[in-house]
Amino acid sequence: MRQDLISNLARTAPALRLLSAPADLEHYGRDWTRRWTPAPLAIALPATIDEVQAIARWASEYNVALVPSGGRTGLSGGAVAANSELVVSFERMNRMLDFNAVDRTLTVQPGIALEAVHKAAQEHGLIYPVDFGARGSCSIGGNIATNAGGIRVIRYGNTREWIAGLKLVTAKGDLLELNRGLIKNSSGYDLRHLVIGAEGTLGFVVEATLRLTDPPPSSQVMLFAVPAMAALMRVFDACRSRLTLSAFEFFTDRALHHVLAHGAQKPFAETSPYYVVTEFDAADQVQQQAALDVFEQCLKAGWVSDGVMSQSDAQAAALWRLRDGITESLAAHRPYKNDVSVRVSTVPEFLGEMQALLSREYPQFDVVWFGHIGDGNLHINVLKPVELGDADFLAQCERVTKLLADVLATHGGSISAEHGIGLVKKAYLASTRGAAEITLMRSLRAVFDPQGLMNPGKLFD
Ligand code: 2HG
Ligand code: ZN
Repeated sequence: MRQDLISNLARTAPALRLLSAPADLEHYGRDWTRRWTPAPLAIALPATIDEVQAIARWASEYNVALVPSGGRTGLSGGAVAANSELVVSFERMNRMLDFNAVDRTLTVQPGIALEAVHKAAQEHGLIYPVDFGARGSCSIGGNIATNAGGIRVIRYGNTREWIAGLKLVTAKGDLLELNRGLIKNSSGYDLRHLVIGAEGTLGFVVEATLRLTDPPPSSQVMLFAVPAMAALMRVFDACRSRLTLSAFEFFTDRALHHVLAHGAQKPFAETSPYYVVTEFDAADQVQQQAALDVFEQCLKAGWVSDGVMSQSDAQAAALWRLRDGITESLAAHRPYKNDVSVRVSTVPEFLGEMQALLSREYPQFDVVWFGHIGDGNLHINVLKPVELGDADFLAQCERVTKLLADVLATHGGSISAEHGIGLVKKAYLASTRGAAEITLMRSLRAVFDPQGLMNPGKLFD
């Protein structure tokens, strides 16, 4: 049966590259979650939009589920194929197609890495400002599927803000051209925005037109040691009111501990419970002096106990490594991840409640906090004790996530700020979206994909 299906697909699209060796099924069937055992039917690596359309038509005819696959750096199981799905990997559709200097847009295929987009924009004297640690391996298609955020959202917003147009292959195999790079387009439903963040459940993005912008003036990076949680948002206010920020990130001493164990350089002689990394425009002496003034002000008020400002690109990179390197430094500890958000105004109260909840519920675990606190986005990584079995660990973490979701619901927050719902958080979707809203989401999905073949089981069942 399996072989028949694959042979049939091969006949339908003779040039389509197909893989089915056990090592390939394993490699392409998982993402960074590592929680599910990969078990795809096979892997298709289309090179053209026509081939993606042929795959969709074949899938519809034979009722085969499809899972889109980019860099598989996702943290929510959105690209996991554990149920005989055909994985559609976009790794061969990874080219830049067009740069338009007047429109300031870059048109790319979905498999292109975020870092390659950064480089391409730079070659034209512009930037694509969405950025985060997985830049070298994540793909633009995956960024669109999760409306990825990252470290510069505070200044530039999420992926959504930078998508001028999308081409989408639907479950039926139709090709839709959504928004066509227009700035102004008041012509009804903007399906482009429905597709962004839909985790591949409404169709597969096969081409994206990205907006670019001017590079910011030259910047500097400051690292602060912050003695108390209550001071974090005070430091944020002080920085935001005097400086033009392009990032404001925080992490705890536990996060620093793991990054240092992974080879980063210790920034201060004394340890501190919290740290902030901030990047800001520092093109002239006025701006540089403003940064020093902010530091003085925070020091005097007791909101920071120490600080360091980068004097070179190498120093800026070393300071960034303390934040950017956290996820990688935790990976060996098999962390259970939460990625939550509240309105920025709610952050101080929310952080206090989270601290009480997590220290009460996880007394025996190493709990690592960090994230984009200036956007109201907190990452919580609970590390698995070596002696605890996977299932027990997961059960304990899921129990606490229910409590966390309740707290989020009281604040109108989100159970997934930027990683997506995927398989990991679908049980908690109702903490973030109302029942009527979820019913509408399901109905929309059914209109786009009546057979439920596009990345099924992700977002909701
Ligand atoms: C980050 O901000 C990423 O570094 C990953 O969103 C967060 O590993 C995580 O929990
Ligand atoms: Zn993040």
